[in-house]
Amino acid sequence: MSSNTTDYTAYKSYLEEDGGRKGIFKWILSTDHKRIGLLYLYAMMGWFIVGVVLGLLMKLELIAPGKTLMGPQSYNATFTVHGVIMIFLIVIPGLPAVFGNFFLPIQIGAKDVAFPRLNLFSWYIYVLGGILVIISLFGNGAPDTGWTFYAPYSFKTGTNMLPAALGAFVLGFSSILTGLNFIVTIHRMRAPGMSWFKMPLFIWTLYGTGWIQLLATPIVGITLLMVAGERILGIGFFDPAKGGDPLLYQHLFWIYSHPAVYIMILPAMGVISEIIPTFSKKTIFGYRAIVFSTLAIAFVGYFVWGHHMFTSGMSGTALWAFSLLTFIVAIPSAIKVFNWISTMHQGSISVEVPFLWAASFIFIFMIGGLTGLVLGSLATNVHVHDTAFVVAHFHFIVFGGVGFAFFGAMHYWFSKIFGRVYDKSWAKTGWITFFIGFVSLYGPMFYLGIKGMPRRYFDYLEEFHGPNIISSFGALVMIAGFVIILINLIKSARHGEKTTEMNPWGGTNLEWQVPTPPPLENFDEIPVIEKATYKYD
Ligand code: HEM
Ligand SMILES: [Cu+2]
Repeated sequence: MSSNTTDYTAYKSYLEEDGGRKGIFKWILSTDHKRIGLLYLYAMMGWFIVGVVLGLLMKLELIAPGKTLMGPQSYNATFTVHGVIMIFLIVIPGLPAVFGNFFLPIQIGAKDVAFPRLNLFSWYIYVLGGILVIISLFGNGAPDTGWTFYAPYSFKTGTNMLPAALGAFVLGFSSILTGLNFIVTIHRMRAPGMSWFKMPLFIWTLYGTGWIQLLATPIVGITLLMVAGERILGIGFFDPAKGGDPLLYQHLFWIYSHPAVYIMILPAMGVISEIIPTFSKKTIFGYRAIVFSTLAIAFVGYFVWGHHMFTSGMSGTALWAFSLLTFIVAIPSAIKVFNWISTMHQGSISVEVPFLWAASFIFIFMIGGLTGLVLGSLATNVHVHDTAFVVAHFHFIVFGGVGFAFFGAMHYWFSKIFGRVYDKSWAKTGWITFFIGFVSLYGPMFYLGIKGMPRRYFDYLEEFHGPNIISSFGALVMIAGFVIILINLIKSARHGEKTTEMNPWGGTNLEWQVPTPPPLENFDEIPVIEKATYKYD
């Protein structure tokens, strides 16, 4: 897609180039976007393991009725901290921070992001936010509000909710700064010839995400400050006894947190749009439709927050308007699924590991999306509200979506990042184990929810026992898959066979035209873009 005259006969990769620093300082003082991407990856891996352990503890508690492992208070704390870690530390920053940082500059033909030092600063804020969340575990009891910090309980509970909320607040800054950095980079630093409609689709999704981060995140920041004000000073924003309104909290919270779902899912869709054409050896079907659906999701996503509040008490008009808008925002997602499947249609598909993740993403995402419509319809929502159905739905979307895309991206770009290859048969074993575990873990929760099992309880009625056993074993299987994947990737990154192959999959974007692993500044000479990307004919 480009004419690239860079001479790479004698080059040092970004992994060898250490800026004259030693040990850990090569990393934590580096402003190279690629190293920063990996810094996020390593920090995230640590948090994710904590989050998964908490999830497993919940499933072990729920393996049988009655108390098996912990009592109600510990259970409340467990799902709260699990949720806070998974949402604010993993899936919101996840793909942009790791793969956006690593590949955004390369894919647009730039040497780095617009503000490299701000980029490193964002990582430090990210780590600080995580530490605050962990601090909330100590002292007078871990927070028990749920990750949504709903008022009035969040300013009444005696537990340590303040450090956790402060952690989320701090993490918001990291998110805003990364979004800002990406937007400026995309506007100002595209290589000559890379017009907007020649940009890779992953870049488009980072762009949409950047705007949501920039515009929506301040709202949750202010909201959490209001909760702090409520707790410390007793101001009365949300306290009915002082003329405040708990519903106000829910509105403010979801005005951010629904768009945040799209911060999570858009980059995941971007990754899938990269993987599908590469492994189908076909020009992507409907490039512009995918671009416009990305922008449409980023835009309409602001107007549907009320679907989280159908049972909270709103006017009839508000109810149906939010329901209608929720159905409208499903359309651009459906367009994307249609385009991915059309791209695969009559392609010459090679069933490599990244493709397996992408294809299973589409399957899981469709189930998540369709059950989202059940939640978006007023009548059915009332029935399944606050049941296990909701937990199943959002794990399909958030974990199935972001998680599967993340593993897909990891296997797609692995050799480019580390200059080594992973063991393909272990990677496939890991994938199938994970997939089977995932479906058996969350699948039964749809059924349980429809049958009336509420969420966020440490106990349940005898009649719910069967599906809960399947679900708990599913968790063990899925975690086994996760461990296989993780060990394979860690071992391969350290000892795997070395490779310098620039384009192992036959991809068409710029990252496949720089050496493996890339040099410090990606390009000796900025490439000139001539052709559109994703062209296979
Ligand atoms: C990316 C991965 C994951 C994300 C983003 C995630 C997110 C969440 C969130 C936000 C909650 C809501 C807590 C609440 O009700 O307030 C939750 C609950 C839960 N999660 Fe996860 N989770 C993930 C992985 C896991 C794993 C690996 C397991 C099990 C091994 C798990 C099991 C559960 C369970 C049992 C609940 C409690 C449901 C309830 O009773 O309310 N999750 N998760
Ligand atoms: Cu929503």
